[in-house]
Amino acid sequence: MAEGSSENTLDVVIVGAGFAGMYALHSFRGMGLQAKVLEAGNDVGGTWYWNRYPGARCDVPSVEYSYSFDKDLEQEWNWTEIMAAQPEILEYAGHVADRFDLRKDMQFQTRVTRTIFDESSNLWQVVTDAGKTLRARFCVMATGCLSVPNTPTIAGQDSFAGAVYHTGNWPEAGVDFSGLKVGIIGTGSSGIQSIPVIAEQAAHLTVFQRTPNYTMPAANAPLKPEFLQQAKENYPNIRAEQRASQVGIVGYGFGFGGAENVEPTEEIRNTTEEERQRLVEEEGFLAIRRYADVSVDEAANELACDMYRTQVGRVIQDPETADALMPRDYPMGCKRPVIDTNYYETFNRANVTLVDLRKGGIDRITAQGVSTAQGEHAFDVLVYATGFDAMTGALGKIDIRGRQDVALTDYWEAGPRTYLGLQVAGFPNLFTVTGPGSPSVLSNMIVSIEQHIDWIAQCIADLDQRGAKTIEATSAAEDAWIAHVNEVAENTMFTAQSCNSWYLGANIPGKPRIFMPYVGGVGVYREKCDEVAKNDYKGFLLQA
Ligand code: NA7
Repeated sequence: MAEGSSENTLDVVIVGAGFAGMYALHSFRGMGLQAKVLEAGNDVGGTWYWNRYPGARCDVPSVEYSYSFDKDLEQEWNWTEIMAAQPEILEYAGHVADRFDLRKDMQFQTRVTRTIFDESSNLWQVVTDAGKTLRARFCVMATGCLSVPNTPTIAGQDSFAGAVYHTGNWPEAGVDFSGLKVGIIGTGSSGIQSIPVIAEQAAHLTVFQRTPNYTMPAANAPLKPEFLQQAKENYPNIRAEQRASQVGIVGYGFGFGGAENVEPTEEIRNTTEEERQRLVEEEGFLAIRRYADVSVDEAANELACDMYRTQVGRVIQDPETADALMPRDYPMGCKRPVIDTNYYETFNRANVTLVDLRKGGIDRITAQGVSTAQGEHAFDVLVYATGFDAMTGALGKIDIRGRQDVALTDYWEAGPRTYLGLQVAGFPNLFTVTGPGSPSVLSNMIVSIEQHIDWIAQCIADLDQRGAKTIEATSAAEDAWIAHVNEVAENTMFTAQSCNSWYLGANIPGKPRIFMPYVGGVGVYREKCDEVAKNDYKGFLLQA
């Protein structure tokens, strides 16, 4: 037990048992700290615990979407596919929990409802839905960036007579769609991944699409044993490169990925119409990945969108369906790039119907299905693939009170404010893992999680060594960081006026339109964080 903790007081309460909470517990315990994880679900895994929908898959190569903190763990785990599917990632999380005996300090089926900073004792009081209060010197919010499912408010939605599911909160037992008529709302990543799989099983699938998306074929495949072996031998270099990279994946940038990476080196502006046409015919969607200017220049981007639409038209047999599936009016890459397996081909199936809500939106949900301006659609099961209240949703659901009883939701009324995405002024000793203002969702989450936890662990060790009781971001440092986060996001596709992404909070009615992640790159960001720590925690106030 570390100095300052008593029998009833923990050193750290960690909220969430996803990849962040698991590594946090392991790290803090290794430092001799008393730490405990509180988790709403029944087990570890976070995102991969909740998102069990058919077709759920990671968009980061599996050998890189893995912990680096233990060399033996790296060597003993064998990924089977280039990009792992949800069951394998959840199995990996379970393996890590077993291997490091994490569950003994985790409390499941426990939702944190309030956390209050007690200024007299400098302790956080963490209140659970069972009405229990834990006290801790530090509170680490490992609550995830995509952990609060968004179910839109639609008239009559409670009247639907059949079963209703949300991709982000999928039943543990799975869902058997055999012989059933299914309706699905949403064509983001979750919709695009699940639609082909559900279509194969269901009697009929009706897809309600408000905005067509840009998606690249994943070209996923089993991982060749020799490739895996090579990766294992090369792990020290892979990890070093990840940490210095833009998005935490070797060789990838903010481009349009796929299982096999292609470094964008050419300029689409230097091509002719004929050349672009030929490339689309030869390579399909993947042709676009070679162009570097697509992600930085709106005119170049529009040329790529044209290529994209041409390819949609080539794949989809029915011209009206093809037209409905063509994204227009917003740049490619302003939303999180989606990768898919057989998405467009699915719309050529006889048992799949696309409803283009741009031609008339959903009026209401009825007992039988969905009523739109274009007609009635009846089915047995309704699936919401309508996304998440991203990045701030989970923190907003907990009543977090800092100094002088200030509520985090009030402090963030005009949008999230953090210093380095790690701390919020007025909320001492509270850390937000992969919080807004850090690379988080614009990166390989495991790389960013490890970086944050290592930084927090070192910070706690430094505080203890100096006898400091609290650390908190200053308002001035927070202001300067927010200005920097905004500055680097300016003039990128991410902040284009026509873009309505969840990065901007634009998917949640009433949420302030603020670009939340840090786009400066994982490597640059790491240097900045290390620099701050080295410079005596510049921008933070430490108090004895
Ligand atoms: P997303 O990417 O937010 O997609 C949600 C989808 O749901 C999107 O197509 C939305 O259309 C649609 N949606 C939301 N509300 C409605 C209503 N009211 N009517 C019709 N359609 C609606 O969430 P995902 O879960 O797919 O992916 C999130 C991330 O998880 C992903 O980026 C990966 O990082 C993993 P819209 O585009 O808003 O018109």
